[in-house]
This record gives sequence, structure tokens and C-alpha cells, in this order.
Amino acid sequence: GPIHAPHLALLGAPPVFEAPLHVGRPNIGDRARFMSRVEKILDSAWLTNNGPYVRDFERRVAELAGTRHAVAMCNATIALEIVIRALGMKGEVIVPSFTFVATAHALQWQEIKPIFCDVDPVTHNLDPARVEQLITPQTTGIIGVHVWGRPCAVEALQEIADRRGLQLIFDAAHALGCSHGGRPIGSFGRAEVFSFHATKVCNSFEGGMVTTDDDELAEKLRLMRNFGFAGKDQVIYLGSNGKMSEVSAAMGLTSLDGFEEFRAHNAQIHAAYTSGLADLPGLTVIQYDGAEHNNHQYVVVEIDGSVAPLNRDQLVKVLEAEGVLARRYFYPGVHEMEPYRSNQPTADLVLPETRCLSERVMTLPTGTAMHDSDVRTLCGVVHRAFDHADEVVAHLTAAEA
Ligand code: T4K
Repeated sequence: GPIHAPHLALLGAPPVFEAPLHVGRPNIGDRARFMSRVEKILDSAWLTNNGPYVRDFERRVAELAGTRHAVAMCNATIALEIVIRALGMKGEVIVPSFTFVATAHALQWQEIKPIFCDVDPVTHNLDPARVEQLITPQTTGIIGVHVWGRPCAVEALQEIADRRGLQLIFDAAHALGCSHGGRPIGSFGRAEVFSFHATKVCNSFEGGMVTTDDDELAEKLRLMRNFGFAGKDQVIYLGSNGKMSEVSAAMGLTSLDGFEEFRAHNAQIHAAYTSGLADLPGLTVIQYDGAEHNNHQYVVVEIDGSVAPLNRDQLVKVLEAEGVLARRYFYPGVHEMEPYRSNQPTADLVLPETRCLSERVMTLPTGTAMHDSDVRTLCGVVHRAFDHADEVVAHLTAAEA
């Protein structure tokens, strides 16, 4: 009867959170510092086109990544497009399908065919053995994605690229401040691309950054992001407009000033989720290698619906009713999105791990907007939902009918 009704919003109780909790709530950082930088921009009347804040921001990111160069761009998607073009990739390029759609779009936008490769279910990253099987005479490159900031199998991919004469770059959108073998992400492959989108650990509202040790490539990227101008009136390349504005760089710098604080906060939140969600059957909180650096920006939960009493999608609905907007990153696999689904209708057959993973994962809110008490409340919801899984499933089944 009603006395025993579990306290879950999905089943009629009031939601535990009044205001929704978002995944990807931006870390704002020191407002006063940002505002004073904005004042300086207005005073100087230098708003964009390789301004002083952009150059500062580039120096700071190059330092973090341990590279000779960092080239700022308006976002990571355009940055990927420009690197891909600068390296002369064409034909086919091998990418994971378990990624944000931008990785593939950056290729398809310039009529390069992304060839979707399956991932290692443990690391969530490209499986090098499968990469090798997908190489054809049309293949010109490989793009690895360091998903959740966990490094790709960098050495194995580099060995394949060298032996088969392919370009190798990394989409490091998630991986600012992360490491592989103790070496910062940023200097692997020909180049790596970071994102400073609002939802990233450090943000510049919108922003991207290419890091590389290759002097010639860096020079080419700088030309290409500025219409190919090599000086006033002198265009020597096909270029685009990939420039970052000064106000974005001011935010990026302010964000980097707060990075260690954001990272520490995230690590604490991640630990709170890990203990709060321990001992739930079929549910795992993805862990980060303690021997490496990670920014802990992603709290990723994997739910094996054959063991857990609720599957991922059912749990997402439970949380949504409580005001927790958990996200299904990454679902579906990019190969199931358009135009890839139509262009490559049989891709699904060779991507069993991607399919399985994309049906199991969800990411939970973290960042400076989240507090330990919120995590405890949220974990309490998950426990109640698992304890009352029968009622939850019955409710959802009735709602669907
Ligand atoms: N490669 C990888 C592996 C990536 O993950 C990404 C981007 C890229 C490349 C491309 O980088 P950029 O070109 O964006 O620099 C979001 C982000 O827009 C995207 O940057 C990110 N990955 C992706 C994983 O997530 P959506 O479409 O899911 O975003 P949206 O609008 O649903 O926002 C996510 C959540 O964040 C919402 O619950 C609300 C909250 N939010 C968002 C914004 C923008 C805020 O609270 N405040 C905000 O200002 O893609």
C-alpha cells in the first residue's frame, strides 16, 4: 500500500533535487580575475587575431602539455578539421565510433571517410589489433581518442602508423592535464587536439588547442586558422577562420588558474561516488590509474543490465525524475548517427564492443557545482531504485504501454 511506497520521484514522491543537476556544468573560476582581464581587452581595443591573451593561453597550454607549440582555435572541432587538412589526410581515416560525433564529422566535413573501429571494453579506447585489420590502400591516417582522459594504446598505434605509413593524431578533447607513462598528453602522434568547451574541465566558453612538437606543422596550422595569410595581403595557403577571440582566451587563462582546484574537487567527488555506489550488483564506477594524472572530469558508470536489477536506460529515467540529468555519453555509437548510418549500414556488424558499451554507460554530474552532500543524496536514490527495482520496472513498463 501507499505506506510502503518507496521514496522515488518516478513513483510519485517529490524530487530530491529542486534545481536540476547537469553533467558538464561549467567550472567558472575566479570571476574578478576574468572581469579584470575583460576590462583590459576593452581598454586595449584588441579583440581577436592572435592577441596577447591568446598568446599567453597558448604558452600556458604548451607548458602543461610539454610541447614546443600550442595553437589556439575557436573550438576543437574546427581544430581537428584544420589538423586533418594540414596533414594531408584523405580517402579513409580510422576512428573509434565510441566518441563524440565531432571526431567523425571533422573528417566527413572534408569528404574523408571515417572508418569506424571497435574499442577495447576495458579502456574504452581504440583496439590496435582491430585498427590494423581495417587498413586498406585508401587509408591515410588514424585518429585515437583519449576517452575520459584515459590514454589510448599510444605505442601500439604509433608502431602501426609508422609501419604502414599513416598519419596519427589524437583527439584529446577530454584529456587536459592527463598523462600516459608519466608524460603529459599533448605530445603524442603528430599532434593532439584539446577542447576548452564550456563543459570541459577548463573552458574558454568555446575553444580548442592543437599541441605539437613539429615546427613546420605548427606554422602551417597558424596560417590555416587565419585564411592562409602569411603577412598583409599575402595568402600562401587555403585557409579558414579558426581563430580564438581574446575574451575566450581570458576565460581560458582564468580557468587554467583554477585548474588544480577543479581537479582536486573532481577527484574528491569521484571518490565520493565510488564509495557511495560500491557493492551495487552489475554497477561499476570507472576508475583512473593512480600512477597517471587524470582531471577526473568524467564520472562514468557502467551498468551491466544482465546482472543489475535495472538497466542503464531505466536508471537514467529514475535519476531524471529526481532532477539529475545523467547523460548517455556515448550513445549511440557515432556509426549509428547520420550520415554514417546511411553511408555505412553494415558497420554495426564489426563493432560489438562499441554497441555493448554504448548501452551500458552513463556519466554523472561533477565539477565545482557539485558537493559531497549532493553525491550522497544521488547515491541514495540509486540504492533505493535498486532496492525497489521491481516497482520501477513495473512503472516504466506500464508507462510505455
Ligand atoms: N572530441 C570529443 C571526444 C569531444 O567530447 C568533443 C566535445 C569534441 C571532440 C569537440 O569539441 P568542441 O568542438 O565542442 O570544442 C557536449 C559538448 O558541447 C561537447 O563539447 C562535448 N564534447 C560533448 C561530450 O558534450 P552536448 O551536445 O551533449 O552538449 P549539451 O548542450 O547537451 O550540454 C551538456 C550539459 O552541460 C547539459 O546538461 C547542460 C550543461 N551545460 C552546457 C553548457 C554549454 C551547462 O550547464 N552550461 C553550458 O554553458 O555536447
